[in-house]
Amino acid sequence: MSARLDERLERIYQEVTHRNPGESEFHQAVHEVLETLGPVVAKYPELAEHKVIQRVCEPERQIIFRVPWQDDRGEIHINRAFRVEFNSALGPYKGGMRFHPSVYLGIIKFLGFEQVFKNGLTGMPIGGGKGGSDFDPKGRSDDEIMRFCQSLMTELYRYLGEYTDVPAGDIGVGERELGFLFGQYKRITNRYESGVLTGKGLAWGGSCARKEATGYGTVYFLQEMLKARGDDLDGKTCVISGSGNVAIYAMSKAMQHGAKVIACSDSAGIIVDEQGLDLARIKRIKEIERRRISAYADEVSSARHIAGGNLWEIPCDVALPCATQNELDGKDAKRLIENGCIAVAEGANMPTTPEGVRLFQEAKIAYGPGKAANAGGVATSALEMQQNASRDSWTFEHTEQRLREIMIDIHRNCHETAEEFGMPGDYVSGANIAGFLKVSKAMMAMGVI
Ligand code: NDP
Ligand code: 2IT
Repeated sequence: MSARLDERLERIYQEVTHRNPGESEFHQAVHEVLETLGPVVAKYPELAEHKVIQRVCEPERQIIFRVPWQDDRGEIHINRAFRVEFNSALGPYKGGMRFHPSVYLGIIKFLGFEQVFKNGLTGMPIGGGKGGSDFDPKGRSDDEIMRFCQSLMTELYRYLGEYTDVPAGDIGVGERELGFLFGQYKRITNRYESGVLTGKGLAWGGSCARKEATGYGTVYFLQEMLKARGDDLDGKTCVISGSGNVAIYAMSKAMQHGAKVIACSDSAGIIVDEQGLDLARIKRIKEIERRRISAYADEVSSARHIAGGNLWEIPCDVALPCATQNELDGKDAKRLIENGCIAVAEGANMPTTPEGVRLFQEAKIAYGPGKAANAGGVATSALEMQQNASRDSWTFEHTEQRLREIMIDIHRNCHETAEEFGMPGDYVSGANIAGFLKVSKAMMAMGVI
């Protein structure tokens, strides 16, 4: 791990690793937060007395269950699914579901832990949770996806509710999967409870701008970081990892603001076109045809596909990691800095390794950590819940405007908190401390629970 912890926080960290063996991503996420809390425990000794940090590191509830389903040939498969209900001090558990073969408890716990602080930063009444399964949706038919989602919800429904726990999408889970999940919830409970899931389709209770929100929000956060340095996005070259929901809408908003996006990726490789990528083509290939990103280079003569290529070796002004955890390491950070990169905003959760974060901070580039920079997705989920609760639906313009205001507020809060605690420009400390203070105040007020 990177920075050292003070003695008291080190003891807490050791206890977390001991109690949660083998969960390396969860350990990493906890360490990254504890590294920044030294000044907070010094300023507020009552936090130690009430063991708030120890409590925040222990999920309120962890659910693990079997998901049996049949493929199109009739063969039976057994997957494992998780829902970690991490913290409900600020509101119902809120966070996405991830379907990816790499999913295990350690990944869901790291995501749930991050979600607690992120959701605190949004200023909305939402607690933190996360779920998912080791199910691999790649190559599966719509019918297979439906049967899997129905089987998963047949167990999960008993833990959910608009005032209890409200899932949404994440890797491998978008509107199609949420439709199957919502349908099964409605069928089992005999309740049209719109607020039980977010990221729904516009025809059945979804919010305008939710699909776009995470990527758009990441670019709003990026713009605020650049503005704080007297700069903007216009004319900047940009590389964006991934080509899924977050990457596509980060690309879209970056382009709207005059950036030239020259490269993106999927888990098989990267595509590069120095003349700038064509967003409409990427959306068709990924959202409608559900093909690999290599298909883009087959269609566009100026673009090249590099199988297994490293996106972070492409020279750029701005890098937006929007794929997955630990996708950008120390070596990549060094290369980006050497190539003149001035800003990094994380659309993904924990995409940069601790070594990479340290290098970005030492180089004093504008670095926005995921729990602040990608909070626009869950913030707009909270706006969806608000619309559902009032049986209302807002226009795209109004919802996007709210999202923009929320991202500007999150940036301001992180910026000011970093200054207040003597670390100007350090958005990692700003985000962790501001998110932690919000949650811990609520926990203290509610007593020992
Ligand atoms: P999608 O499933 O839509 O897209 C994921 C993209 O990342 C794909 O291009 C995928 O490539 C790539 N990817 C996923 N896993 C890996 C891996 N292990 N190695 C390399 N590439 C990988 O997911 P989202 O866009 O929704 O999520 C992307 C990131 O953003 C995640 O970190 C998620 O937690 C985070 N996030 C998402 C939010 C949301 O609202 N959806 C909100 C906040 C954060 P391939 O197709 O080849 O697997
Ligand atoms: O990581 C995240 O914030 C998400 N996947 C979105 C969660 C949500 O509830 O909208």
